[in-house]
Amino acid sequence: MENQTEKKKIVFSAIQPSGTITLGNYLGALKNWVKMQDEFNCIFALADLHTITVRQEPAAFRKNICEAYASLLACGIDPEKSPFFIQSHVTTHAQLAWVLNCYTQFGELSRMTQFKDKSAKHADNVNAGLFTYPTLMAADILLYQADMVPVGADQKQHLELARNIAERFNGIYSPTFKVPDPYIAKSGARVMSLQDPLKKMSKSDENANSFVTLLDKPDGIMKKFKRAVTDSEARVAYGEGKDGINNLMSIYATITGKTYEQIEQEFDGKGYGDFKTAVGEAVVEELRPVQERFERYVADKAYMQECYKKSADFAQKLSQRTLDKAMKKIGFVLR
Ligand code: AQP
Repeated sequence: MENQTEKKKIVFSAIQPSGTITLGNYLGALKNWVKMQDEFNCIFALADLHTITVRQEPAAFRKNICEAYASLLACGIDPEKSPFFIQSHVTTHAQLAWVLNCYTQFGELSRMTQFKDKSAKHADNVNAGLFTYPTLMAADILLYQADMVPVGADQKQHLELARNIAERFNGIYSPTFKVPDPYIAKSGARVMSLQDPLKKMSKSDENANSFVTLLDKPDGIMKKFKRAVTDSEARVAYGEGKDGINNLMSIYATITGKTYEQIEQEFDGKGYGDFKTAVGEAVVEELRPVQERFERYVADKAYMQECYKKSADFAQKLSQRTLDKAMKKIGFVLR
């Protein structure tokens, strides 16, 4: 965190501890976050407050938070360079979220596709938190005056809303929040479900065969790839209507650095069985060192505690400045 005084662009990113981190989170986000740590002043969070918009079983939730924290350390997030805190430890997030709720319109939140999707999926629990999820996300970002936020396609709409809220607030009062830009990483894949390649791979999917987690054992990983849905053409080639194969090619390309042409040549004349085995093996080897580091971190509770406590202290101090600034402009009397 010492180098965070340097004038580099501020990048904020968070991930939900809503299940075990998937290969999708890893290839689509985490690998890039690790690389970004030297170029930018990165701030990372485990977005546990967001996670309770969907009902969690307490023991599993607690375990997911600890394992997600250890997983990110294992992937290479370094709290010495980039504060990595647990969202619920930093009180300003919920506070600013309330304030921003009062500067966000009902109509704007109603248009969010994630709200529509998640309320359809959890029809028995369409809670107000699910509806106001994007204002909490806006608070997460705006509190740190982030210049950039790495976003997957699924979060673009939420970032756009955060920008609108910031601009609205700045317009009513005076410049208070930095208006954040999306950060599109140079590399990184959108990983799709292994069972329904039209849907993104998601850690809360009910079908465990649809995703590979960072902690899956080698034989489990191989089985999931062998069962992956493909097509009847039996030719390893990237193309329209070949969503399953396209997904496997994209995973293989991201890990090995090979182009689609090179992969097509490598598997010319071979069947899907050989290809699936190769993809599975590449994933196993990619995850092996991550899993070894994970075992070390998860067993060292004292080290993890030290990391998240120090990071939360740093984040609390930094974000309090923005919260106070916003509250003062509105007319609140500061303590
Ligand atoms: N399948 C994916 N491919 C590429 N990137 C992905 N991300 C998520 N899934 C994929 C990226 O991971 C980061 C953290 O995501 P998150 O956990 O905060 O929320 P999410 O996008 O909702 O992830 P999940 O796994 O789908 O969680 P649940 O199932 O709880 O909704 C983000 O940068 C995201 O783009």
